[in-house]
Amino acid sequence: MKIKKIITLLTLSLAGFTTTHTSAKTPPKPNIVVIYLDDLGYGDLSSYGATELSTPNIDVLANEGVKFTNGYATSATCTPSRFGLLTGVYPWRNKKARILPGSAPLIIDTKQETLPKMLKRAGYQTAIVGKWHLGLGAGNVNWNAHISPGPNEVGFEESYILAATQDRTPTVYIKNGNVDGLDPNDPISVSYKKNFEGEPTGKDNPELTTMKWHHGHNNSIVNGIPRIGYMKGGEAAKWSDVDMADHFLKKAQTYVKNHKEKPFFLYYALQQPHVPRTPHPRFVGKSGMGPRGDVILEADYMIGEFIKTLKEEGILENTLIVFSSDNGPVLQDGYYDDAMEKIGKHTPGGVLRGGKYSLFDAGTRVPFMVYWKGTIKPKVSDALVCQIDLLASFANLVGVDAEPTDSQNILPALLGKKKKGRKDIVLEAGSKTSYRTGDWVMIPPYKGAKMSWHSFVESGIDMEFQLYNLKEDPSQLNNLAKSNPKQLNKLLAKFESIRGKDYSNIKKK
Ligand code: NG6
Ligand code: CA
Repeated sequence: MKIKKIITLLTLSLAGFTTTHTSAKTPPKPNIVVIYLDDLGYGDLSSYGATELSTPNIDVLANEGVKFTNGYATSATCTPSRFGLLTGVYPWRNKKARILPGSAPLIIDTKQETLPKMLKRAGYQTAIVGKWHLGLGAGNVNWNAHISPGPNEVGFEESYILAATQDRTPTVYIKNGNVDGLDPNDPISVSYKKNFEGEPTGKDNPELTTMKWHHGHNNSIVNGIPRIGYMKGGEAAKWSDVDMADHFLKKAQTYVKNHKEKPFFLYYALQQPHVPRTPHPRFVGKSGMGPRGDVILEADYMIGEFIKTLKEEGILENTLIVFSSDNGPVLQDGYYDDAMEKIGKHTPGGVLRGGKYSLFDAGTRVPFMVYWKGTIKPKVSDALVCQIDLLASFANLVGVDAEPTDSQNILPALLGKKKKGRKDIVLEAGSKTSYRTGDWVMIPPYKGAKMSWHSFVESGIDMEFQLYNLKEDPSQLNNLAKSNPKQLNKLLAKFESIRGKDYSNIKKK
């Protein structure tokens, strides 16, 4: 009797075990690739309405995936947006999350939660190829020794990066913390304070430059291009600007080929169309729009080649791709390169007002799509989605917990299964913030120039409150703050409940 009971119990529990085992859903572990462009605007792709430029390869991601019409970077500049993307934390919470010089220390705390760390916990292999711009080291970097902490200390098992921007020194690639191709007999020195004796600069030696600087970009000259920041030595390690896109593509392709047996996360951060715009000769003149158009076509080509590799390796259908940009578009950003002169009918921000650096929508609203061949059905979504949400959403996808941040799990929206994304979002340009909820956006009063002195982009700054309905007025031409004080106050209260009251740069009397 007793034995029989035990056997029954055992059978039952075994059956129970089997049932729970088979019914518990094993989360999918697709490869995850984030393709991130630098300064690409909402209107810069043919899939987002551009008529003067054709971007067929990126368009595949938009037209055969979920194309978001309300997709946002957290900020209108690079460093803060990249900080938000990787940490899930609003960049205005970190005072150091501002455009960084090439010599700046790492601004992500090595103990902090990050997208690659979370995916590593889920068993992913992780890597970054491309632009970093989140600082390196802990101050006073010795570029001739191992540089740490950096991407490898915040979750990336492998990294192949350019430290800051293409227009900033040091103009070398860094592979897992070491300058790639450095000759120890020709050490590198970098300074953002003063020039190294005897070294030519854009300011004093214009005869040595092939690109004319517009503002500030007149320090060390590398490959004929005057940069921001000074640098000496490291001749053999210096990158070739015209080959940069091909170079990063190769690294991304090699990574995929060598890591396809297990799930991987690849952050592929292209440098285009940030300045200096240096298309490879085979793309020069292709757009008829000067170098800015040419490098957008170049980036499109690279992305096409990258997707081809995924296909050839037989992993395209097992790879989820997110495509976006770190901030809105800018034409004049440091060099005379015909971007303004040859723009013609092209509108880099589409119907949106402003651009890079701007509190107006073109500053932060960017192309944003999620593509997963065979799993995601093509769709245009107007859900409000933001790059900070990748952390919580992908944690949900792969079945691990992410530490709490500002990131929200909006996976159903990202996969095109639900119309609703986040309810609201605090957006940022420089040190100033605005608030969007539903179709409404509110920009509080700030003191400052209405136009960027260097880039001729409207800043969105005003001493008066601004309130716009983006659905009816996507170009932000009708300020409804005065005519709709009720709505204004509603948004202001919600904004302050997240942002706090200490956001204004206007001194209280
Ligand atoms: C700005 C530079 C601009 C660009 C930008 C970084 C000046 C006046 N302007 O400070 O040329 O390099 O930094 O762009 O120096 S970002 O996309 O990386 O944020
Ligand atoms: Ca940028």
